[in-house]
Amino acid sequence: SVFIVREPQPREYIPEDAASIAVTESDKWVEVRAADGSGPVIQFGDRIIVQSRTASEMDGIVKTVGLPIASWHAPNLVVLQAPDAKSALTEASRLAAMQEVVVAHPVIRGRLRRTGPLASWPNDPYFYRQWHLENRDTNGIRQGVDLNVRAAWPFSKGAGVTVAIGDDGVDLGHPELAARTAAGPHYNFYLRIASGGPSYSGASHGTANAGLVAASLGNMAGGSGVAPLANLSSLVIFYSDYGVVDSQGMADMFQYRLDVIGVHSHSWSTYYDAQIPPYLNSPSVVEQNAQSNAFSLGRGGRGLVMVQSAGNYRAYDADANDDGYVSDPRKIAVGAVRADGRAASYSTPGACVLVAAPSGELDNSWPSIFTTDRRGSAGYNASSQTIGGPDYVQDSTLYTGTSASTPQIAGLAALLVSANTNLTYRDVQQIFVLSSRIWDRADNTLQTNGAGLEVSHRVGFGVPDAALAVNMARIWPNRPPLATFRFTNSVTLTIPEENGSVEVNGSNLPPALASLRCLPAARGPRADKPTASLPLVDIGLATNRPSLNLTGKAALIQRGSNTFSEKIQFAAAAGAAFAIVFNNIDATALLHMDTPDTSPIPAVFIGQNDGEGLRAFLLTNSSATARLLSGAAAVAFDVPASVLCEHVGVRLQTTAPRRGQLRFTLESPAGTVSVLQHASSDNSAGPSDWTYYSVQHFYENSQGTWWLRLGDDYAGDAGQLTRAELIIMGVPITDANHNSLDDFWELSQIGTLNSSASDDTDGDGYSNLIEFILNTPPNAPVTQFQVDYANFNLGTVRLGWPGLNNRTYQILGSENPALPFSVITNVMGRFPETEWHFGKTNGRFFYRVRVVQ
Ligand SMILES: [Ca+2]
Ligand SMILES: [Ca+2]
Ligand SMILES: [Ca+2]
Ligand SMILES: [Ca+2]
Repeated sequence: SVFIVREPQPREYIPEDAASIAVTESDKWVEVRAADGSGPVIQFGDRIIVQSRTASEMDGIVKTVGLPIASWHAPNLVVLQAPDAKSALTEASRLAAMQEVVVAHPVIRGRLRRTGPLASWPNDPYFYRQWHLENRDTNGIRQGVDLNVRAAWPFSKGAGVTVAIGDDGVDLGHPELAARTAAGPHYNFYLRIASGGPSYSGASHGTANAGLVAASLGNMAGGSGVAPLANLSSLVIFYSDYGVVDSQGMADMFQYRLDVIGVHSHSWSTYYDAQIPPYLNSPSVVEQNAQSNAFSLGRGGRGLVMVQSAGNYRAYDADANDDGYVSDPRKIAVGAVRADGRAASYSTPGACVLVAAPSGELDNSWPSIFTTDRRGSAGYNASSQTIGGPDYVQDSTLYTGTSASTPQIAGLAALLVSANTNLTYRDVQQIFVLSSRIWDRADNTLQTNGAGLEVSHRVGFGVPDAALAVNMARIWPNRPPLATFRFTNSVTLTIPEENGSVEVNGSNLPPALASLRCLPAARGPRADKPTASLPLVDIGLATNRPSLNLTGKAALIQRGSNTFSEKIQFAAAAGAAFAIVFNNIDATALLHMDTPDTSPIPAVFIGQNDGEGLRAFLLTNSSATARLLSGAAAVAFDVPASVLCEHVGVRLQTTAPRRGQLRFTLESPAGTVSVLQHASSDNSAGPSDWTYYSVQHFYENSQGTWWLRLGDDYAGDAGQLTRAELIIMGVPITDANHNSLDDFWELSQIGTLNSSASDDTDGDGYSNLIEFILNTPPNAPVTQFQVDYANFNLGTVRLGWPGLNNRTYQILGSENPALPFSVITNVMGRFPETEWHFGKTNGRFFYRVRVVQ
């Protein structure tokens, strides 16, 4: 049955459960839903709010109904008491039909709070395909990496921020983009006209990127962008598949309309493997000038936020540091991860890569990104047979790469600067540093730096969590101004060739075995700084995983029968810290083992005579130890300044004739190693004058000795270093105990100088480093324990609460809060928010969340 009440507009309600309308006298509430289906389920009580047209009419109304007055609010406004909720609804409906009654409805109460910090399930029909935004199954169970945007949207959707797509133009009239592109500005720097549409028939890239930034949310079409309320600006710089505007046009683009544009998304990198300034893979002087203008004048002096792809050339041994557009320390260099969080096979690594975002692979072996495509037969997808039809694309053979990960980070940047307009471009970088997460524990470039932060050359600090990032942005205090310190070393030295040796120790060791010539494996981890001296164990050919536990040991392996890569993997699987492989022919000949860059541990190759000699020695002496020495030339920089590092640069001038043979690394006083330059196919000379940048030392204290190591993996074409400069960028800090926390802050806030940056003194999940940067108390939890109730989707409810890793939470339930609660399940904690999902059921149920340990 339908009941019509007046609120004062007439509105029809239907009881949720037909049976529950047959209430007993004790039932004071009845659940109803609007007959048109709008709004949530609400509860009507056993009292009726009545408002009459005039005060004089109230008396007659009350007498007609015959119910006592529960409370009197005004001469024409009373609350009447009915015997039960059912009668109240019936009487309210009768009153609402009376001419002299303006308002008549039962008192209302909501049920449980329906909106936790999770935006409602979007009505966009393909949101469920956007695993990169929210990677859950229909029951809310996490399936892999995502940006966690729905937990950020209640706080920011990017409103008020204009994100420029520097690309081949955008289908401005696409229904998902039209509202976002309406304000502009748009400009084609090739044609020199105010036009942002696709610049040629094959121009599909910009439209796909634009949709990832700001496709409309809640328009019952397609999916959503990361920042669905951001505005889009199309800055056209490509006019054919490989044609880009000239350097003057690029300069104009970088500094275009800084009064409006706040974020740049650049899904391009240069595709030359050499270091060729200017313009081919590093900005010309006019572009440098324009970029500097953007970072100093953009966003009212806070600086444009510029996001750029790391590139798609990992398979060619490329490095993002060889692209001066990407490695600029004021930009955000973005890598790509596939759905399980592992770096994509194409994502160009580099010490300058700050973060990563989800993308597809080169085939459809992993799910790819769902985004907008040029309408109809134009664009990547002409087919109406695909998911979403021809106006969308989700096929990694059509659209993938760091091109797809970059606009998602630009969208996140828009969420941040919308949530807090005071953020500088450096603040945005640092929020990403502190809110990102490493997903792939097997990343062999992963290290924990001196500030306790996990960082990798493939994915930087990992994939940002949008909710954590936005919540940090809301309370983020601006970082102090940037200071830059330069240290020059003008020493001239020859870069050692075929560097590296194995140092062996043991009693009665033949002198000829004490130091063995070796060659490093072609790819994979390297002993850039000396390894520990570890017991050496002969594991034969290593055609299978040894049953020995090699933890804390080194493996000696003979060439033959299976691949080098397999041998090294088997040794690593048994726990070996590094592998020494010896030749089975040719006495003293050496080679570079052709290993993939995913090889798990450092490995070197030694000659047959040396290997057989070692094997014979190990048969009679079990106490031999070995360590790997790189043999690179080392240049020391003694840095007296105590600076909390941000980006660290190394400018190098050499006379080396073949850059692709060289390997340069930088070790900080804390022991963190940045690989600046590694072997590649570049046969050109250099670096003649190049500056490499690293984010690996973020928040480390700069004070102490930095080691620049220079080596040449291949014989021939020796070169010389002629000048080296270390560039420390950051904020000076008083930090005598070198733990990245200001000593005065530590003493006043924690009371001791004994904690570390990664400690969490108050156990709220936020490290002392984060608390120092955020200026929150490290000895009082930032968050209060509070359970949020939200609809995950139509059928599933989500309970969420501030959670910690390595902690267990117990869910308890009861039909009656006065009766004992029973345990439903245990949930493993996850920082910053832990969740539990359950299917919606009828009726009432009460839940508790308890910390078990
Ligand atoms: Ca949409
Ligand atoms: Ca299309
Ligand atoms: Ca300190
Ligand atoms: Ca804390």
